[in-house]
Amino acid sequence: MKEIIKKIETIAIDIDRLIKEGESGYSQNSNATGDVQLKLDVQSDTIIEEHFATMPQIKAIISEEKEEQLDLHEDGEYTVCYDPLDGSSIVDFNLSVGSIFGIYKDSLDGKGIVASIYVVYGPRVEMVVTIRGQKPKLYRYLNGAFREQREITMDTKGKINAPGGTQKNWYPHHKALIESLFNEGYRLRYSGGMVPDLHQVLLKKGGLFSYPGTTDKPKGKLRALFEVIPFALTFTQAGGNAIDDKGVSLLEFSPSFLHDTTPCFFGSEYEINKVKEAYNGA
Ligand code: FDP
Repeated sequence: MKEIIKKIETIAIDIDRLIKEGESGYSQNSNATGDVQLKLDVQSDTIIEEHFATMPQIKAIISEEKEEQLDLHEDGEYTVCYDPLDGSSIVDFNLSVGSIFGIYKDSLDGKGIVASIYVVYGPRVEMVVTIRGQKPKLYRYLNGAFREQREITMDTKGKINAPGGTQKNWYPHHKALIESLFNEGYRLRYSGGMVPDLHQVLLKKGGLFSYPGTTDKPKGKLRALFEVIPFALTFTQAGGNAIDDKGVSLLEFSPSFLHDTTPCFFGSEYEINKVKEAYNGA
C-alpha cells in the first residue's frame, strides 16, 4: 500500500503539471457516462495508466474515463478505481479540481474498499490518504515533496451546506431539508467540484455535501466506485458519516455495474441525522 501511495504522489505531481501547462478544450470523445472528454481528462487518464502499469501489486484498473476494466497483473492484490480529473466542467475556469482513487481488494463495493486517496489541485496541491481502520491524513506538496500535516477528525456538527443537483428537479423532502439547514444559519459553499467541495466540509470538520436523486436522475449523478465509495471511507474514518437516500452507509453500497451512480450525503453526525429524518418515510 505504501508503494501505491508513493506512486499516487508521483501521479499527482504529473497531473498538476499537466493542468498548469497542458492544452485546454475538448477531445473528440465521450466517456462511459456520455460526458464529452476534455483533453486533460484523456491525458490524466493516460498518465495514471502508465504509472500503474509498472506496479505488480495492481491487478486491474477501472477509470471513470474508460468503459471497461483494464487488467494489468494477474497476481496483483488490488484493483484501483479512479477518476483522473474530477471537475471537468470547472477546470477551464481555473477553479480547483481533483483526482480520486479507490483501492479495492476482494470486491468492487463499499465492503471491498481498503484505502482511498484524493488529491486537490488548488492554489496548493493537497492529498488526503485514508486507510481502512485509520484516521485520514492530510498531506501538502511543499518544496518538492508531499509532507504530512495532520490527521483529520470531524466534529459532530458543522456550519456549511453544499447542495448538488439541479434544484428544479429536487424532490420536495430534499428541498425542505436544504432549506431547513439554511434556516438554521448554514452557509452555502458549492463550487461544482466534488473534490474541493468535500475537502472543505472535511477540513472545516463538519457540514453537509449532498448529491441527491432527482426527478430526472433518481440514482443521482456521482459514480459509486470512483467518487462516492472512496469519499465514504474518508468521511466515515474521520468520524463523520456517508449515507444513501435510504439512510444506509455508503460503505454497504454495491454497484450494479462499473459506472453505477447513487444518491449520496456526506457530513457530520448532526447533518446526517437530519438527512435521515427528512428521507425517512419520503
Ligand atoms: P463534473 O460534472 O464537472 O465532472 O463528477 C461529477 C461532478 O463534476 C462533480 O465533481 C461535482 O460535484 C458534480 O459533478 C457537479 O454537478 P452539478 O453541476 O450537477 O452540481
